[in-house]
Amino acid sequence: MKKALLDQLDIASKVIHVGGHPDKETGAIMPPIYQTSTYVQESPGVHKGYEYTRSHNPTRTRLEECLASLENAKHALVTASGLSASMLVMHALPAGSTILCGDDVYGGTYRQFTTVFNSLHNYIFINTTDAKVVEAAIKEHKPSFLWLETPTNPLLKITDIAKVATVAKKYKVKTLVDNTFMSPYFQNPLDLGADIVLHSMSKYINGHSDVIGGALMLNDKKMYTKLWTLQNSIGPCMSPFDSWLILRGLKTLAIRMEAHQKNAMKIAKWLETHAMVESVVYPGLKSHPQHKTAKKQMSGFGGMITFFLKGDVKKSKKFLSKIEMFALAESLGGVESLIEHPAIMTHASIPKKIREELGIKDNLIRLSVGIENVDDLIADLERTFKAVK
Ligand code: P1T
Repeated sequence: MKKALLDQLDIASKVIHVGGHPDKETGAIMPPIYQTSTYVQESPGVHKGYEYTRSHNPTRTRLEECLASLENAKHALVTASGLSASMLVMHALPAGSTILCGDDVYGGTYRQFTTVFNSLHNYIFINTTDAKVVEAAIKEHKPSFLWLETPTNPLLKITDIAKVATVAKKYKVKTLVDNTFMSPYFQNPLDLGADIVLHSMSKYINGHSDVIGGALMLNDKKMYTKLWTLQNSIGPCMSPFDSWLILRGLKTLAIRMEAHQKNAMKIAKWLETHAMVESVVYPGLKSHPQHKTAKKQMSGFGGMITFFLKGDVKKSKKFLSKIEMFALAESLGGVESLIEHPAIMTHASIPKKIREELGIKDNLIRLSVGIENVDDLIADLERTFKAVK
């Protein structure tokens, strides 16, 4: 298909057709895995655009083409993990930069900023759900960069991307949105005014819990070239096989996301009425503090739920060790349902005092709702509630 035609496709078609062209040499409908480290040159410097797989690989190129198209971006860079994507952004900023960062981010991102790059940059953590707080912090700290996660991990707080990106632009601050929880299917931050989108592809984009990967999508060619040069110089590139696995997983993004959200909505509503649940956080619930913003900027609410169990840490631990169908594991976004305890697992690197101020309490449980039969999942939760009563 011609590029002009591909650009017009709906995302459910783009995931299958962009980067999914048949192999020119053989007609193979599936992309070849170019499992090679290097490429033969005709004479020194004369080659077909590929020199060494750390720099470029044709299977990875196909994935990058597809990802750029999904976020309506001119460029995409595929990296070895979500955290290596954030690392490249941090290296791309001039030393001594001030970065405003949402106060509720993935624990690994927090750890990278506060224990690795804190010697290079200054980080200020703020509540980005309030545009006034963002503007006041920009005036006070004069940052050059704003880092948003929306919805956040694990509290699912929503920032109004268009509103905050407009404020940031007024002060020449660049905005990055970590769009991991929504995937490009439910939210496109560049369309709302963000400058860079980051994904941990270990989650919904791949969708099958068998690859670690990251991606950056953006329109600014100069910044893209800087990020690519850094990746080539530092080295966190993705293997051809992992790129192929993600191309394969990505094909079902649309139907997976629809199924995740349908299941999550039913479970969230059911949990909200449960006597053993203190409260439920899901962007699709009317009780969510930023439900209106979620409805405005997202085309769906995703598959992540957090809830507060009535009881203490002992009760939470018991609940998590007794549940059967939800697997007790870190990560999210796979077809299978996962459950975890942020305070002990994914967000343990955040100091207890800060965790508690944010609301990441010992009775907080995070669900990554899979695409199994939803009644089986509810039965599993109900069985567990009864077992810990
Ligand atoms: O795991 P990795 O591919 O390096 O991605 C890091 C990352 C970045 N951004 C968000 C919003 C994330 O959730 C993650 C990884 N998160 C988990 C492993 C987790 O269980 O929350």
